[in-house]
Amino acid sequence: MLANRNVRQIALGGALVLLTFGSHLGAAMTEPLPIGAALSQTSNVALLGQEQIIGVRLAEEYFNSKGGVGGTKIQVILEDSAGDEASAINAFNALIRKNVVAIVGPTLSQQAFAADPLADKAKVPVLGPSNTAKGIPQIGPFVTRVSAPVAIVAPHALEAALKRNPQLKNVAVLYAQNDAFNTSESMTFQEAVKADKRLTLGTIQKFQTTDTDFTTQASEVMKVKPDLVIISGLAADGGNLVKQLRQLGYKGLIVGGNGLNTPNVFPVCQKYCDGILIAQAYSPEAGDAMNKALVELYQKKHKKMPGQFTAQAFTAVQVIVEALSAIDQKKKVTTYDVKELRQELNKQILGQSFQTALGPISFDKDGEIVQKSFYVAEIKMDADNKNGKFSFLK
Ligand code: 1QQ
Repeated sequence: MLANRNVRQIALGGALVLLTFGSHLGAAMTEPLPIGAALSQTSNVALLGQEQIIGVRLAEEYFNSKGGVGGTKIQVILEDSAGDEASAINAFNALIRKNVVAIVGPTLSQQAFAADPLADKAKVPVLGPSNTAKGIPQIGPFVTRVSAPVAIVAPHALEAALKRNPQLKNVAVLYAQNDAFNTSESMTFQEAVKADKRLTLGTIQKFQTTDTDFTTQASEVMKVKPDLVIISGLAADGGNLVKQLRQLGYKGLIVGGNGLNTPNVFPVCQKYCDGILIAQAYSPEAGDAMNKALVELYQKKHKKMPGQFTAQAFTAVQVIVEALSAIDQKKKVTTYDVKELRQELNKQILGQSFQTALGPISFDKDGEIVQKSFYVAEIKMDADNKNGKFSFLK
């Protein structure tokens, strides 16, 4: 419904044309409250996006069962952000047109750097559910994230590798140079290796997320005889790289980055996934009440433990719902104009604390997540070499 003061009707060539003036006002809020999700449903990035879609859907179900926002239901509106920048931009534009209050997405940092500025300009709050590259919250005042940055998360995996093998010295680093997150994560790893006097950086090898043949890079790695290989890639390329490296005879430790942080990597590297160490911003074993609720809900449907990408996407929706609920207590959200509500929501998100599946979280003035607990898990493959699990290190 359009507010009268916002619309002029003028006759033009006999046709009645609606023109909207005063762009500071949009449409009145509709019910259920639309929350946008721009996540990768197709492309190679769907290996990561699928788990996020499960997360936002579970959150929709869970928070609606608790009464939504002061009795008003929420609805997650999903647009496929696929694997590239153009698809993420299209998904964001479609969601903004659908008058969503906020957007959870996109899946990759690479896409966020392209799409988030649009939402920021339109003053639509964006919650990055998995964007971990340096610089994401700094895109603009309407951009926040629930995914802790690589600079904080990734070094935990290096520490775990050193604990596993205190003799380790020689490190090889590989990364997908066409992807913003992988580049950012690799820089963090490279700096951490250089800063540690016990370690030497034997070689740095680059590849593309679209690569399938890693013979050249794997051969270069073998030449330097590393005790540790650190890989920053996405699930498909990263998984294949692990496989080809093991097939060439590499027997040492492997640290995988966030792009390998999904059970969907198991069918890619199969038995060769076994032993990969990956830092985690979530543990299904953490005792928080909201985590218990998520684990129970997830297990009922999927008969296994939820992973980090599911938990972060669930948390992004929770943050929106709880911030809207706080606003609703002062003035019903359904009485707001969508543009006004988006601005209120952004302010509220930045000022509030949340008890989540990731533990207690809040945001700094840039919109960066403030989170306390991080973990490291090791991939343990089953005897069938098809299934496996993330086993959390103590
Ligand atoms: C980023 C990431 C990816 C691994 C998310 C799926 O961390 O792009 O920032």
